[in-house]
Amino acid sequence: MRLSGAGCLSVASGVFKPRSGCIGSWLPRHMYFGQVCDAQGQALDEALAVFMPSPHSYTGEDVAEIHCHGGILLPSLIVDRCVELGARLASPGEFTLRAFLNGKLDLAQAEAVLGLIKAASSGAVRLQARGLSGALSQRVKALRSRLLSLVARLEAEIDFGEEVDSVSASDQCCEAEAIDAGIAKLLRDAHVGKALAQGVTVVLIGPPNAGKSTLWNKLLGEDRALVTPVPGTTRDCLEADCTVGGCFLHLLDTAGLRQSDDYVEQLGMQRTREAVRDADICVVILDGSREWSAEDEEIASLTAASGPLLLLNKRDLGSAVSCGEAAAHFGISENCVLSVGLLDDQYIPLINKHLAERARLVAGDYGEGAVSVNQRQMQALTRAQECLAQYRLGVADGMPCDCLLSDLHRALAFLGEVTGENVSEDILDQIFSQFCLGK
Ligand SMILES: Nc1nc2c(ncn2[C@@H]2O[C@H](COP(=O)(O)OP(=O)(O)OP(=O)(O)O)[C@@H](O)[C@H]2O)c(=O)[nH]1
Ligand SMILES: [Mg+2]
Repeated sequence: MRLSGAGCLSVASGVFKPRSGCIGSWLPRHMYFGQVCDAQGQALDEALAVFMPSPHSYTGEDVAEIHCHGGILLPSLIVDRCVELGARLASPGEFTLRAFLNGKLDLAQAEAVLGLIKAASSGAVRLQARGLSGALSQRVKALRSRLLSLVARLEAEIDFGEEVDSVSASDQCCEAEAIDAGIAKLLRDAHVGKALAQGVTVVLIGPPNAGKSTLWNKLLGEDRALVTPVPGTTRDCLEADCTVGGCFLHLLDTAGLRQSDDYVEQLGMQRTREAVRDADICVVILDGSREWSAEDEEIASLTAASGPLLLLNKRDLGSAVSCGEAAAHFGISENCVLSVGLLDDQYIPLINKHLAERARLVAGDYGEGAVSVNQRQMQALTRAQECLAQYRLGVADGMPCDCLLSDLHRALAFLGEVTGENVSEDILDQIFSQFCLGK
């Protein structure tokens, strides 16, 4: 139970009685053992308590914490007693909001706290922990300070004219370009971050009846998708997470692609095409015992750009197409084609190995640079890039310095939105309302 703000010690002293060692006032950051008591002085629990005076606490204010047993009724009795003694309930995210307002965390770090709480994979936890220790903040602040010094030089030129060395147009553009490249790199690392946190997106695609759902089930280790000999069994995209060779994957089974007049099947196939567009990795599954067909042609052209992993399935029924021929059709190297029989588990380790290798390439092998960038931050960074592009166009057109400066000031403001130097109360409300109580 955490109390923050002036007066927290008097509330804590009213509810918690240290057994010994605390005469007069509590020593800072000293853990006391004692009893939590009700208004009549009756013990409610045995607990530990600690006092952390400002500014060396999570919120930067005086903070007292009582470490009692958990449960439902007991903590609520203790909270009630604290409220009787003058405390009030914190609103969602209020401790972290106070920490932000008191300069203990910047906004990107505060959002990493939210990210940590919501993290659904161990990759996401590690990534958000990096964000909490300032991975995103430091990079954005470095770019912002570079931009600030460009602004300062241009402003000096306007204010003092010939007394200062002027910044040549090409120097200005070079600097803006370098800052833009820094933002672009951050956004690329954010993509890696997303792959680590939400899983590398792997889409299984192929004609009906090729064995996509069979593979999906095998990779998940359970019979979740319907598998039947009827072509067109899967009509929707099925999504699930799994770990393959230590890589966290977001795995999609899709509706098979073929010519069809069936309205529902067409809708399903539309989803398949959309899934391919958003995929990090495409795995094409064909029935290798069948001759090459027009359907296969469409799949080849749809996935060509992604350089798919190609599985020629049903090898127990014979091979109508060789790996070399199939590779040529897809424009990929022959070692990206595997001849498999998915009814037999012996091929699964080989498929896993190929999948994990590709997933590691996408996720940069848990690269040091990976950062978590949420949608709000992504938008601010993209807008900053747009302003820099505008600025460079202006320089090329020979626009006057003061007009150019407004683009740079806007870029600065957008970078400031990420770390919170430049953020409205509405945005703060919106961010912190997503936190749960007590954070
Ligand atoms: N002989 C043989 N049959 C297989 C193999 N792999 C899958 N099958 C069978 O092929 C049929 C179709 O498999 P599914 O996994 O449902 O195929 P799908 O690609 O999901 O098909 P749709 O959902 O219709 O697009 C099922 O009867 C499977 O048991 C294999 O390696 N050999
Ligand atoms: Mg299926």
